[in-house]
Amino acid sequence: VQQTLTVCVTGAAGQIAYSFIPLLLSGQVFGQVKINLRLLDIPKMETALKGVVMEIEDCAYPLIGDIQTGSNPKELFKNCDLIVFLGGFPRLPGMERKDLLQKNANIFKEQGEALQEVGKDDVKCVVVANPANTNCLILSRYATKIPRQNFTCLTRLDQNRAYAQVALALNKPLNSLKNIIIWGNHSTTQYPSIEHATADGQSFVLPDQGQFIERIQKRGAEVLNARGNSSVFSAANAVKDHIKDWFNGREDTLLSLGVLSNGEYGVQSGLCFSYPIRCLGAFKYEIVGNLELSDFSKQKLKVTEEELIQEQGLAESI
Ligand code: NAX
Repeated sequence: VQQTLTVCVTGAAGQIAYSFIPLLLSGQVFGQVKINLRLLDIPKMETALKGVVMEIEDCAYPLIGDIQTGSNPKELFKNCDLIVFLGGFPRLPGMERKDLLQKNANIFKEQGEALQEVGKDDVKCVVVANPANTNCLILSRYATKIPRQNFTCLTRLDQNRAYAQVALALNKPLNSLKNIIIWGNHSTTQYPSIEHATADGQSFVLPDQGQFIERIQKRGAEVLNARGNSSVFSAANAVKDHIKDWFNGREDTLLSLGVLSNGEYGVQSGLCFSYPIRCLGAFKYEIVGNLELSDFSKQKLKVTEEELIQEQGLAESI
């Protein structure tokens, strides 16, 4: 195991970063590995970033190596082993989806170009900023020297939400559940599936599957409405789970990560699609491509794939 990792967090002055950085530096992601930290945000957040650095210092984490902050990805992406992309353009009132997609596509184009120029050939990427799947796809397009398997986007929050809701519905402990899968886009078209899931080793049905699916699809909005603010620590926790399992491997269950499709399940090749994934350790994984799907599931996959194709078209028109 490597003794030091260099990790960059973009959007580092934002909310999720504020919850994620403590998880990273207290050893909850990589264990007892020293972390060199790179914090990237836009120039107007420079002072706020300084405040984040002060708080990191004040935690006196034994695992912290050196820290660099700034707004230039070409400086901060150098020598990174892992980059967590939390930074993005927020949806402002009155802004259309198309505008949001294109604003973010521009950011991810620039960051992809920076990766191509200064990134390590084996850097690993986790895109969280929305639209996460399409941002991830754009990033990979501009950083062609990096293997396509190294680009992932976060659907682990959706997975965690789905496990929690199933556990509540069945009145079973969380660790009795396996193989609940999030398919497709991190959006309201995602398909949270229990088709291959088990509880205590047995397949199961839910009292109301339609309600379950809709609840997971709209859980982000449910939290937003109740809190008056989007999901933050549950998102940071999911980023931790995503990286930890990708890094260490997980044998007991399938996991959901958005990865670049090679056409598995008939999905258009090249889209960033959340699939059932087996994490093998040392940042290796395989897409599990041979599950039997019901007609219901096939139709759900089509809907979310179509949305991703549309997003890709809009992002490409920048
Ligand atoms: P915040 O608005 O608190 O933070 C975003 C930060 O990104 C800000 O500090 C901003 O200055 C910075 N930023 C903007 N443009 C940048 C650029 N070009 N380079 C570097 N930094 C830049 O948002 P937060 O609540 O932290 O959420 C971060 C992102 O995660 C959002 O895009 C959000 O939509 C997305 N989410 C994705 C989830 C997922 O499951 N995939 C769930 C949680 C979250 O909603």
